[in-house]
Amino acid sequence: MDKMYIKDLELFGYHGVFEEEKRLGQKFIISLELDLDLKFAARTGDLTKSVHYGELCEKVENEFLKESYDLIETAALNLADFILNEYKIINGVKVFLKKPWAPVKKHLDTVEIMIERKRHKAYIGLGSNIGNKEKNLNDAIHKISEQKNIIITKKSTFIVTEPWGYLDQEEFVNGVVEIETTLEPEELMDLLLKIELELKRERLIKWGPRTIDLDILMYDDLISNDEKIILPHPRMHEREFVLKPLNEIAPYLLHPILNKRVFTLLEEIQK
Ligand code: PH2
Ligand code: MG
Ligand code: MG
Repeated sequence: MDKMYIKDLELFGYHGVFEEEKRLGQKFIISLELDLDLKFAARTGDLTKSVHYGELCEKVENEFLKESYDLIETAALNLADFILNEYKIINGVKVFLKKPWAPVKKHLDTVEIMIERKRHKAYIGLGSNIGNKEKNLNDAIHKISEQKNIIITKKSTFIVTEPWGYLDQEEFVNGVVEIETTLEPEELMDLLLKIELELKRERLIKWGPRTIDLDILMYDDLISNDEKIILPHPRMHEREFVLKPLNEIAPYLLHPILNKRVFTLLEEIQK
């Protein structure tokens, strides 16, 4: 993977926990590590296929001065999000932020933090079996699409399915969307839970009726055993109501544990 580095860009800014830091300001030093494919620009000399670093530095300065934050962590995260939003050809960024004059009553050279953000691809399964089910799915998709760190890149058709697991309930409407996001899995999960609540989701019976269920099916090819977020979704390969719509938008997606593609998993449960 090609990289572009910007080293030690010096800016005067107003971030800090103390009132004096916000009032008087101080020196900050920013370094950036950008992941992007530079080969096309290198071959053709076409600047529009790369990043104009002078312009990037100007934009970074503008963004850095727009608001004053207590923490350099927040200032760095905000810059990382800004850069990925502004430059679609950048696939990932590390922002290094130093405060050489940090108000500490000890001698130290600098304090520095690093925040990394990347573009990720994820698949979200949607299901509803209470009320206007199609509208619930569309409302959820609309709310997801309004998030500033998420773009919906593909959407399956919706299908009507028999309840699975807990049978004494109405039929479901199910669908899957593909998203591109700079959020980490936990942030994405928290966001989906928040949207479920906004759409009046109540958790009464396991696998029971719900206005909306939003599950992360896959996140890149990440395997996670974290109890809060198990990835890929542990039952996705057993469920036609997941695999059918997923097969519509990502038949060649590879399940990283079973090492099989979605179309194969679907064929296997339809046998
Ligand atoms: N979700 C469940 C349990 N059972 N059955 C269908 N058909 N569709 C679902 O989305 C569904 C289910 C738990 O998430
Ligand atoms: Mg579910
Ligand atoms: Mg769920």
